[in-house]
Amino acid sequence: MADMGHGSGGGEMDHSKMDHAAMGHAAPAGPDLSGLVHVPPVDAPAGAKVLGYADLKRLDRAYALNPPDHTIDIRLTGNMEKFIWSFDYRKYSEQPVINFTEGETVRLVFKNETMMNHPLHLHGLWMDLDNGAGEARPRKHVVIVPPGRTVSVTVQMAAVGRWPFHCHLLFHMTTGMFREFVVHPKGGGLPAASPAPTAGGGHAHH
Ligand SMILES: [Cu+2]
Repeated sequence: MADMGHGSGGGEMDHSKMDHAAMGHAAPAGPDLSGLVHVPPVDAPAGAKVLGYADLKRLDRAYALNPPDHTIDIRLTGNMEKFIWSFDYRKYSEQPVINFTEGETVRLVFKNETMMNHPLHLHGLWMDLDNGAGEARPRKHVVIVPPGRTVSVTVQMAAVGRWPFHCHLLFHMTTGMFREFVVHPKGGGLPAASPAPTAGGGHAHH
C-alpha cells in the first residue's frame, strides 16, 4: 500500500512520494527488459526450468518487424484501497481515445506502477513483444505486465478502426483500465463517435 503512495489516509496519490528508481523507472538505453520476470510455481520440482517471456521466439518470419516511428509511455495506475484502475491516472470516461495513423509503427512502454499484474489485451492489432530476441521476438495480443515492472511492445498500425485496449482482468477494465486505440486512415479521420454495440458482441475477430 505504501509503495503505491496511498498508505496513509487513502486520499489521492502523491506521485512525489514514489521511488521511481526503485520501481525500475530509471531511463534505460534500449528496451527495458526488467518486466520479463518469471517466478517458478511453489510446487515446481527442484531444478525445473520455468519458461518466461524471454524464452518466446516467433516461428513465422513471413512478416517484417519495423523499427518504431515514435514511442509513447502508458502508465498502469490505480488505487488499491478503492480498487479502481486506470491508465495514466485517467479512467476511460476521462480519456477515452489514443489516436494513431494507419501505417505508423509505435513503441508502447507499459509502466506498471501498481502492486498487481495487468494482462493487457489489444484487439485488432498485434503487439510485438520487446523480449530481447531481436528479429525472433514474438507477436502477442495479450501481454502481462508484472507489478512495479516495465514491458514494451511495438505495434504496427496496420488496420484502420477503433480497437479496444484494456486490462483483461475485467474488474480492472470496468473501473477504468480501458482505452480505444483509434487508427485513422492516412489523410483522413474516423467519425468521432463509436458505433453502437451490436447484438452478439464484437469479439468475433479473435
Ligand atoms: Cu489489471
